[in-house]
Amino acid sequence: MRPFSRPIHVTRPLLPDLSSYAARLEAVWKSGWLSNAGRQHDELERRLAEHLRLERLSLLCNGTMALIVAARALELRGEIITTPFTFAATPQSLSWSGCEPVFADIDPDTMTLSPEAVEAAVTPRTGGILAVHVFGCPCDFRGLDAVARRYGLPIVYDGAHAFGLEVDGDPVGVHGDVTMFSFHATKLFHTAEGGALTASSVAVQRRIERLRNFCIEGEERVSGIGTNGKMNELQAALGIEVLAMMERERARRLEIAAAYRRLLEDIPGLRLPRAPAGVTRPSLQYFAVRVSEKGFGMSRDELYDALKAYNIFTRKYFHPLCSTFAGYRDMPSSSSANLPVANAVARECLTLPFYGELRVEYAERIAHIIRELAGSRCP
Ligand code: T4K
Repeated sequence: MRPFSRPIHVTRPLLPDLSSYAARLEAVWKSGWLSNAGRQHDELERRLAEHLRLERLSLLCNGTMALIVAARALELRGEIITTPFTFAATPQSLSWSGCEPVFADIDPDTMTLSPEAVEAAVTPRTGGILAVHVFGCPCDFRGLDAVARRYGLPIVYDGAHAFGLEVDGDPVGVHGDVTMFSFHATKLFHTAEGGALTASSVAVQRRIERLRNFCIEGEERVSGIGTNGKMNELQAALGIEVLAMMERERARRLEIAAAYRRLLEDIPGLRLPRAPAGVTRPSLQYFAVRVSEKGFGMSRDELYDALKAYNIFTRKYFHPLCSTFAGYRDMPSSSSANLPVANAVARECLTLPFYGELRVEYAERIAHIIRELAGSRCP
């Protein structure tokens, strides 16, 4: 197989027609209102709540700030049990909120926090759980809820990869106390930078909405210590245009996933993503495969490097584990003995190019290249 003539990245942002975005910007210009809960903001908030079938959804400037605001809104304190197999934002948002992340191991199949490992990590200082629907795979809600109930702990779900995910017919955002969505440019739905929180109660939603605007409650009243977590009008206007493209984008991604599956599923040592039972609508955020060196004949790192030579830029999400980062690596919970599954999974995962604009023929070519590389090492 020939290398691609242009680099193929792991993702590309979904871009609406520039003229339709410009038309929306014209309305913003005319209004002279650029931030602080403007018309575009309120419209996007309403449309997203409708699209995701969620009663309470609040926009924020990005997913990381949304997690920080969630921690404040729930008054999280002390040790928060979380996964090391995630993006830096997950534990870092806890540290910025004055909490101490404590890492617990993940489930070998779903790659999400293991409820048993969470329970084993509970101490008198535990103040909550921050679980991640990694690669759009839903956490074990029942298992985590049971642990949370037993110890009276709040649960925050990091749903950065879980836009549109539904389990047993319910949107993922109905679980836990708060769920965060990221609308970064690399996400299925995006506002260039942005995020949202869904809340389990009106009281929590009110706190979120106060905190995201400095706790300002009137020209002469500030009711607490908040922050600037607001989404501006340019972001929101982009979001409205991107949201209108969502169904087409999902259909394109389904075709690409089907092509990958068709051509990769029988390669020994290559494990394809599988939605766990109960998923009634997948998130379609990433296509992450797992490479087992023994069966595949090549390690994940070797495959990553080999694909680069074909101008294919996959990503090793989420390697290295957050538990190895400066600031976290010396914590007792970061030891590899505490995180055997996460360490093994982080060595195996490779995220393939996956975005609507990727032509199906290109996905097929990528799959053929992977097949060839696998064959090249067979005895
Ligand atoms: N929790 C989880 C589990 C998360 O995954 C994230 C973010 C968060 C929380 C925090 O949410 P935010 O605060 O970001 O809203 C990217 C994203 O920046 C990040 O949002 C995302 N997770 C993470 C998994 O991926 P990088 O460092 O891998 O991005 P970068 O710049 O290397 O981009 C990846 C590829 O995307 C590039 O190879 C090319 C393409 N790209 C990227 C950008 C920004 C484009 O084609 N156009 C673009 O504008 O973090």
